Amino acid sequence: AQDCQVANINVMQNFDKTRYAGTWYAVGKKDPEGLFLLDNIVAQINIEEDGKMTATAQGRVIILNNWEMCAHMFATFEETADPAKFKMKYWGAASYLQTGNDDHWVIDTDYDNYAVHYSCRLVDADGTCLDGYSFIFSRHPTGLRPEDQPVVLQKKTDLCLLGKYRRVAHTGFCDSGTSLDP
Ligand code: DAO
Repeated sequence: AQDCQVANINVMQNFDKTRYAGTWYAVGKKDPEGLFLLDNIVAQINIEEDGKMTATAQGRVIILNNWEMCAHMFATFEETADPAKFKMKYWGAASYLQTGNDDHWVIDTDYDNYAVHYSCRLVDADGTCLDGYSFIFSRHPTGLRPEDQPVVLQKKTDLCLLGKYRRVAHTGFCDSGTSLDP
């Protein structure tokens, strides 16, 4: 899968959404055009009683004219024939935040430490991705464990996105409430 064809991208085999549930810290991100979530991005994946996957997420955004805030987002996931490929509908807690319908593909995960996510929004006429984004998630806000870094590097390469990621900082910007209190 190094021909950069979206249709040929390998996703996680035997994906288990139950093990994917829980908190994921974005530690790396390849941005789409018109990026939205900047940093302090944390996703909480839930499995509802009916078995459906949902998520809440937060992240620092800048909207309108340089208004910086912490965006609170919600997402529902529709399953497809491939258990690692979802259709994600998302919206914000506030009406002026982004809404959308994106693919959510789990490329690789060990469930306990790292996950590589991919979403192509626009497939070009030649079958490559013209506009997409990808998150590198970690269970640890401090980043990836050294032993997971080569695995993730290989997946970035497979996605034809090597060198296109930036580090996602966690500074506590979206930690609610009492963080400024003594
Ligand atoms: O930040 O530019 C961007 C694209 C991301 C938009 C989707 C954010 C809301 C949903 C997050 C769910 C967990 C992955």
